[in-house]
Amino acid sequence: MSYNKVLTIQDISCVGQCSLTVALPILSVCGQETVILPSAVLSTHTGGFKGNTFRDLTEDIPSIVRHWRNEAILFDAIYTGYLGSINQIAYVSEILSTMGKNKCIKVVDPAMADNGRLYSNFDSSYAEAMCELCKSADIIMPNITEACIMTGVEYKEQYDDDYIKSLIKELKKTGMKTIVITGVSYEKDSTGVIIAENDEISYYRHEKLPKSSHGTGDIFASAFVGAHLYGKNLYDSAKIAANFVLNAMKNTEGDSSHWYGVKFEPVLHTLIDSLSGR
Ligand code: PXL
Repeated sequence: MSYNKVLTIQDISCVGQCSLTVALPILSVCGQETVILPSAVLSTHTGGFKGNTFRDLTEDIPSIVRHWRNEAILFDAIYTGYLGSINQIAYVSEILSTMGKNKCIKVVDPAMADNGRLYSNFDSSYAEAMCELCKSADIIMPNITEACIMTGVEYKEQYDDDYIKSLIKELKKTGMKTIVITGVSYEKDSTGVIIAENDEISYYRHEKLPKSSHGTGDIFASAFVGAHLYGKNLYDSAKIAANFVLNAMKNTEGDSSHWYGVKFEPVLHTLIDSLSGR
């Protein structure tokens, strides 16, 4: 196992099992030192609760980063998710280019859209700025909606392998490097993850559950980053992360009071088991 200092930049949704409240425990069980930079604090996530509070922490970023610089703190990996504002993207871009150690792995989850639409806080200029940020990453982790928004390709609910290949081609044309796309489903009962690394495309297919759940993109991304930093290759990291999300979803199935997220905590041990090959 490799022990790394990873910085993750995302919001704190106090209630809702997404972003930092899932990244921190998941990266920790993957054995990684996890440093956080909260992009914003919300009372809940924006996916179904009404009237959430939102405190943008953009103004705090320069002084936090200045302090880290004075302390000569640098990171082995930087992983970003849901950000608070378009202005913040410029700061995050600077962090990506200046706060990494020599071989720093930079991972950007655009975390701005799903099901064909941008999340409620974002507009097309935010999407353009996020697209620029993705170009500076080593690994990007968009879903199909985000990949479409960043390339101008039409969003489709039903598609084939050629459609996905052309999405990857368009993303690569813009200069994006390794691309991991979640939620790629060619048939009713299965879904999976595409990993496009150099000129190779691989696909990890797995069972598709009838209902999608909030926060699973963040749980996947955190488990993927954690498994990769632990030492797994990209395909195995995608497999481990997807299986973990499935376990968490199965653990939540049938509990309608838990509509806002998945109960991943009781199955964290399955993530540890799969990291150690059990
Ligand atoms: O899970 C992505 C996410 C993260 N953070 C906040 C969100 C969402 C999705 O809705 O609202 C605040």
